[in-house]
Amino acid sequence: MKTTIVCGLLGSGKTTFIRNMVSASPLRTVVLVNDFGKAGIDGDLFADAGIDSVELPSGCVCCSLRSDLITTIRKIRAEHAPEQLIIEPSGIASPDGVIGALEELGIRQYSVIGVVDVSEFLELYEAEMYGDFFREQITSSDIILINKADRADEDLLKRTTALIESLNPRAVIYRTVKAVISEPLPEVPEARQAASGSTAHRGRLRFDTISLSLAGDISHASMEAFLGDLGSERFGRVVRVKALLQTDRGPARFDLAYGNISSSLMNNPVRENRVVIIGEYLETGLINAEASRHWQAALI
Ligand SMILES: Nc1nc2c(ncn2[C@@H]2O[C@H](COP(=O)(O)OP(=O)(O)OP(=O)(O)O)[C@@H](O)[C@H]2O)c(=O)[nH]1
Ligand SMILES: [Mg+2]
Repeated sequence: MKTTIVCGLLGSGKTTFIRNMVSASPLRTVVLVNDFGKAGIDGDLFADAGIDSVELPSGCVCCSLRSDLITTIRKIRAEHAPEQLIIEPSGIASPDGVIGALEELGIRQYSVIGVVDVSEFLELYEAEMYGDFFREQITSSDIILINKADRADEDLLKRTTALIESLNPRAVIYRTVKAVISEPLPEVPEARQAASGSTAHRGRLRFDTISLSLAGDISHASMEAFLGDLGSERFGRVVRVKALLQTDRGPARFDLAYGNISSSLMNNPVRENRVVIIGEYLETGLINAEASRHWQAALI
């Protein structure tokens, strides 16, 4: 079973990359995804692209869910016997916890792909906002995507690349837009260095999360307005929003990643309107009240 871990901060482009990777691969694949937030979103994004996935419930794979992760991988092997397993840990998880779980399962050949949002990486790294998170991600990765190259100028791209190269000279680095790599990825290294000691969740980030369910058809414009409003400081420091909604324009996904709002239509109807909000110091009551001003909203 070819095994790959795809890690990276919230909204960096992990799911986008995996969707590309699976569509281009002839291998029978299962994606194991651990969304941060009670209302899992990524499982539906994979299903919408015709990709088999198994969701691990809210929580962090690198700490509280570690034994669930091991049990779930065993189950996937027994029930699906896929040729390829791709693991997407939540955007707050350190890859080292997942690496530890693979080692425990006797899976010694795997690759780690790190996805970086170049529009924010350097600033967050230099501000030491997230402790060891980025260092662990970069040093554990065999392949690194410097993604969202369309959102950075050449100078920022060069400085980010230089920093990543200095942190991990052995990694193969790609500069990408929408996580597209148009050549075959290099093979998995023969014997990987085992994760040193019990480093699990050392670099794990601490974020709050709120999940909302919304009733009825939602107007596309009202959701865009709501996402715009969430940037206001009175709601806390919102860093990521993911939503799947049946809107007046059809089934749609909405994303907010570090201030950048986007939306696109889905192929299949949305089974349940839901919004996941992730950030620091979130004002749950105020956010719920704001959502209820627009729609019939309830906390999940
Ligand atoms: N402008 C731009 N947007 C991108 C690029 N890659 C991905 N995105 C968008 O960024 C948003 C987040 O992408 P995802 O692939 O869901 O990110 P993720 O890392 O899986 O997010 P989490 O699972 O929440 O941590 C989506 O709206 C993507 O379409 C890119 O290269 N450029
Ligand atoms: Mg994702």
